[in-house]
Amino acid sequence: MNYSIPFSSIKNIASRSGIQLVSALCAKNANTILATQKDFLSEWQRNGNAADMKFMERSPDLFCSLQNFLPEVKSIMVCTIPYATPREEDPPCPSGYGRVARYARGRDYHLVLREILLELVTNIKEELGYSRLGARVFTDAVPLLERAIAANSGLGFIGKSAMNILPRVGTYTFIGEVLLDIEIEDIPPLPALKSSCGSCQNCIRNCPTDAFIAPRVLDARKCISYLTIEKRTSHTGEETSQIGNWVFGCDVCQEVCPFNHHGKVIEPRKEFGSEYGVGARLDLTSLLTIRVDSEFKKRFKDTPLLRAKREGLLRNALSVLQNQRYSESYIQVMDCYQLDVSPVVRVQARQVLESFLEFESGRVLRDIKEVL
Ligand code: B12
Ligand code: SF4
Ligand code: SF4
Repeated sequence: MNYSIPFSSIKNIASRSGIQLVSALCAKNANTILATQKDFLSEWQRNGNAADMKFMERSPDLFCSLQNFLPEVKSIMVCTIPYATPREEDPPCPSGYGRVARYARGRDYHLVLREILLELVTNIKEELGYSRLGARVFTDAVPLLERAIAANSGLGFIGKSAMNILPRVGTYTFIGEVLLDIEIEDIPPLPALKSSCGSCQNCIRNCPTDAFIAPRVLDARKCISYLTIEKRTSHTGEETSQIGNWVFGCDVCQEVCPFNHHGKVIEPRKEFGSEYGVGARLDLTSLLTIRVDSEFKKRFKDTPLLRAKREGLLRNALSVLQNQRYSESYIQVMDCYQLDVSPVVRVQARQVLESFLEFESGRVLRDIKEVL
């Protein structure tokens, strides 16, 4: 028997799972869209814009075919899931604390989206009475150009910030996909008129590191998100000063986006709230005392911050403390320099201690000089 499902049923099922923004494509159309991105992706990689993210250096062919993930794939559902309201204000960040990007403040979105998308698959199976439905769910974790798929399936457009923007909702959304081995029928035609940035250039002008090479083209090497999450070595002096108060991720190009100021408020799922994770800011001095990986894993269990690893997060905390000239933490910084097993942390800590020498005096100055 040949199974298929109408798009209207998909929409209803998604809405019952709390997903209001869903689109679909047949696999052939999705692959055609992805194929149009191949040259751009190759050039982006060739120019070194993937920094040292090895997972982004894989062959563009891998990023551009749904069959790589589910050989019998017939269709793809795309979901955008809000994680913050467009007008979510940030609490002030006093010295000694670092800012966390909005996407990372609650429970790890990989886990939350996986649960939501798997529930969706279960509901589709029930609706069809077809338990052998072949399906795979993804978010972020596979080489698939998710923004290209979302924007070309009718869910928003790609802004100059490279973010997928839903004109009435804003940018603070995750993208997730469900691949199915059955057809989705009656997929509505794409809306003719797409919104765009117009003459706005806020993101490009306000990016603290000038990471945009051109509209929609990001040099990951310069992006604070990369520098605080994916980079595995110490920060150079320039990188340190550029990350400012960001201890994990960066939201500047989204905070200045007008679509996040006039967007419709869709309440995000509660799991993305601060009560389910680390919240909007971290106490940096206490981070510096985490000496072993097991303690780090326990403290940041089920949050996106695990991605930076212990030494990455301590490095970030040290860089932010240096920017804040926060020498009240000098004892913990000295411990990092003298005791930490990671050369990345030790190098960063030395840099901070040297910077404190420039303005400290008396006992603090003597103590630091003694260990350097
Ligand atoms: C690697 C990665 C990063 C890297 C590199 C980012 C980048 N711009 O490439 C780093 C670590 C820097 C990063 C940062 C962030 N990321 Co990220 N990241 C990814 C990941 C895993 C791959 C992105 C990718 O393929 N990059 C390669 C480039 C070439 O592709 P792209 O930028 O996505 O695609 C656009 C360009 O290619 C451009 N383009 C295509 N053809 C052409 C042709 C021309 C002529 C031009 C000009 C442009 C152009 O349009 C494409 C879309 O069609 C995706 C998940 C995924 N699998 O897609 C998440 C993802 C893009 N990230 C996401 C998020 C939330 C972020 C941050 C906001 C996190 C934060 N707050 O710190 C920042 C935002 C930075 C920014 N402004 O882009 C979300 C974005 C959701 C959304 N609404 O757009 C994604 C989709 C994860 C998810 N599933 O939700 N990220
Ligand atoms: S996330 Fe921050 S550093 Fe990266 S492009 Fe946006 S504003 Fe620039
Ligand atoms: S800040 Fe302006 S230019 Fe950048 S994505 Fe938003 S609307 Fe477009």
